[in-house]
Amino acid sequence: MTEAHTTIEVFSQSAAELRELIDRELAVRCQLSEDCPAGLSQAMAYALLAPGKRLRPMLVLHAAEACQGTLAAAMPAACAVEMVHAYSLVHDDLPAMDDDDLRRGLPTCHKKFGEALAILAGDGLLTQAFEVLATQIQPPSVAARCCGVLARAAGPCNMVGGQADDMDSHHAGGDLDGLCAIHRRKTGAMIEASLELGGLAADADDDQLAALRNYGRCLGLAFQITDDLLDVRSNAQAVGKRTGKDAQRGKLTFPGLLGIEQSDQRARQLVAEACTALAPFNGRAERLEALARYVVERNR
Ligand code: GRG
Repeated sequence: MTEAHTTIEVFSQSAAELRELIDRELAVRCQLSEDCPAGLSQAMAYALLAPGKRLRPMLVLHAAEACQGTLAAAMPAACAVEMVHAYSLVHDDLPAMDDDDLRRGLPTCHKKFGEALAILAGDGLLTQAFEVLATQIQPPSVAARCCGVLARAAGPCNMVGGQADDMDSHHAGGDLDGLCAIHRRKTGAMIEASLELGGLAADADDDQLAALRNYGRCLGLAFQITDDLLDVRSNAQAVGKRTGKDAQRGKLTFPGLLGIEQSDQRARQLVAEACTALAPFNGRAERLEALARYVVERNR
C-alpha cells in the first residue's frame, strides 16, 4: 500500500463515524413544520442529505476541538455551513449555470424535482442555515458573530462573487493571480469561514482564530487545485459528478495554467503551509492536519 493510500484509509475510518453523526444532525434540522410544502421539504432534504463528503462540517467540528470546545456547541454551525454549501451546489447545477445532471452520484436536484423547485430548495437551505445559527448557537452574541462570518463568506464579495467571475473566467487573460483570486472567493471563503465558525463556537481567542483562518486559506486553495485535477484525471463514477467539463468549456483551471505535475506540487506545498499554520495548537489540531492531507489525496 502506498503512503497516500494509508493516509486516505486512516482518515476515512476516523471520519466515517463523524460523518454519520453529522448526517443525523442534518436530518433532524431538515424536519420542517407542515407550513413548508411537502415537495419543497423533500427537495431540500434530497440536496442536503445526498452523500457528500461533509468536509466543511468536519472542519467546523475539528476547529472547535482544537480550541478545546465541544462538538455539541459547534454542531449548529457545522450544519449551517453544509446547508449553505448544499444550496450553492443546487444553484450551480442549474441549466443557467453549470447545467449538470449528476451530483454526489445522484441526479441533480433540478433533474429530480424540476428547475423551479430546485431554485426554491436552494433558497430554503440558504435561509434555514441562518435560522439554525441564530437560534441554536449560544450565547446570542456568538450567534450574531457566526451569522456575520457565514453571510460574508457566502455573499456577493466572496462565494457568489467568485462564482460570477468564474462564469466569465474564459475571458480572463490566463493569469495565475486572477485564478487564485476567483477561487479564494468562490470555494476558499466558505472553507475559511468553516474554520472560523468552529473557533467562535469554542470561544477561541484572536490568535487561535487567526491561525485557523491561515490554515483555511491554504487548505481552500489546495482543495480547489485538487478539484481541478480530479476533473482532468478522474471519472464521473468515482467523483459522483461529471468530469472533463472544465476543458470542454474552455475554463481557466490550475492544471490548464500550470500543468498537472506543478499543480499537484502546489497543492501539496499548500497543505504543508496549512499544517504549519496549526503550530500554535501544540498538537491539539491533529485531525485538522489529517484532513488537510486527505484533501489533496482524495479521489472524489
Ligand atoms: C451558485 C451561488 C452559487 C455559488 C456556487 C461553490 C460553488 C459556488 C459552486 C460549486 C461548483 C463547484 C463544483 C466548485 C468546485 C469546488 C467545489 C465547491 C466542489 C464541491 O465541494 P465538495 O467536493 O462536494 O466538498 P461534496 O458533494 O463532497 O459536498
